[in-house]
Amino acid sequence: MSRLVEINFDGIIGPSHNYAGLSFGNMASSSHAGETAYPREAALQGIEKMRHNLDLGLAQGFFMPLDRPNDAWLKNLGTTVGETEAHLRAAALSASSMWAANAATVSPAPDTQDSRCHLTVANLQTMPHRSHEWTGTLQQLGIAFADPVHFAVHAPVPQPFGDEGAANHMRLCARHDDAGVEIFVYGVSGGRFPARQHVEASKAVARLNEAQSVLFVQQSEQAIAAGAFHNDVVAVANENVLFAHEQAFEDSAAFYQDLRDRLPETEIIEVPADRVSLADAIASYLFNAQLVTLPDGSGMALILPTEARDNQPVWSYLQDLVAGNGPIRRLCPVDVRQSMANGGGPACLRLRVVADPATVDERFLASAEKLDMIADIVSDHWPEAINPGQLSDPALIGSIRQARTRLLESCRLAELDN
Ligand code: SUG
Repeated sequence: MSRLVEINFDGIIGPSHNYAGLSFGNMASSSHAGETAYPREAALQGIEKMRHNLDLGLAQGFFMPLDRPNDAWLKNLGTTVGETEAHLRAAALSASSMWAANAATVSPAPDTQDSRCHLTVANLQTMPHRSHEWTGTLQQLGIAFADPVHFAVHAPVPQPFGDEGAANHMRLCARHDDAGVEIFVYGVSGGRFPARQHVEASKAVARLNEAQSVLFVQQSEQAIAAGAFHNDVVAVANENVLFAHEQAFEDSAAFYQDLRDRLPETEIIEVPADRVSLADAIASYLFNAQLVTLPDGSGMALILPTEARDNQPVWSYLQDLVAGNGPIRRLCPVDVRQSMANGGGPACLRLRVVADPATVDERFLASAEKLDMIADIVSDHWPEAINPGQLSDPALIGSIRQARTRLLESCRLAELDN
């Protein structure tokens, strides 16, 4: 018997994690450019988050870091990691696949025409350092979700239509295993910053995924211009609840009306700008929380970055929220500061897949023991610190590759080492 649950697959933070300031329009990435990063600590923070969610009784999976530097990409550019310019070297070495919310857009089986779970890999074409993730991601998703009875994994939509994956996709439904309304949020303009999700890409993904009930909603220009480079920086949904900032969408009233028409049980929690400004929402990553349904029946919880707790207006709003009689009952701050400094909060680090865990390749599913084993490998092999100035060091590059290989071997995924 099939048991559909939400599984959160977190990207294990790779050994090359660094702050190269590669993402224009992402305030954290720009403001931490050039600082020393701590890959070991970063990966352990990510593992701790997974452990926390496992302890809440949630289903948890993970993806392996991609092979970095990406020599094949550099070869197509006619160069090598040793010879190339600093910005291309940093792009080839980026650990950005940790942000699994950008890996693909997922339409679970109850939503699709052929009743399979569809995943379309994102092309991430707007940012050079992310534009070459898709090959490794496609390979990995093809293994994790290889069962053709339950899954279909699609190659990315072609360029020039930018697709950033599930970070711009929300699903509203009565329960995870019911048919849902899928919301594809796209940008048209972001003032001085790029709109990374294009409407043509959103529509293509909806078609490829065979999603049956869809809404296309424009992200507000104001939000992108303020640094919300993905919708999941200003909104998050879970089952029948939409939690969003007042300035997240270009035309919220029309969107909310359409949503309520499709799903009358929708509950919208809109955070007013006079309680939490757009700037505070973006600095604290309040909305980059994982909004989850607790399996013990006690309601929903927000798995938030500790930055949300440390922001006075945000924390005061959240205290009032959980004190009320709404669906969100619990706040769980988690420390993912290493990822946050590159603009990736708890929700960025995970890809949600509603599926029966028994249909997923077991090597990608987490248990407490496996997380312990992964943490040991990270502690033994991940570089302690990386400054972007060191990225040309052959010894560092060797240790980055070696660290990933050890992880793949331990997780019986050496076939990803090609
Ligand atoms: O694409 N940062 C990522 C953060 C992605 C966050 N994901 C979601 N919101 N779902 C990005 O901007 C910074 C890398 C650097 O500067 O070294 C970076 O790629």
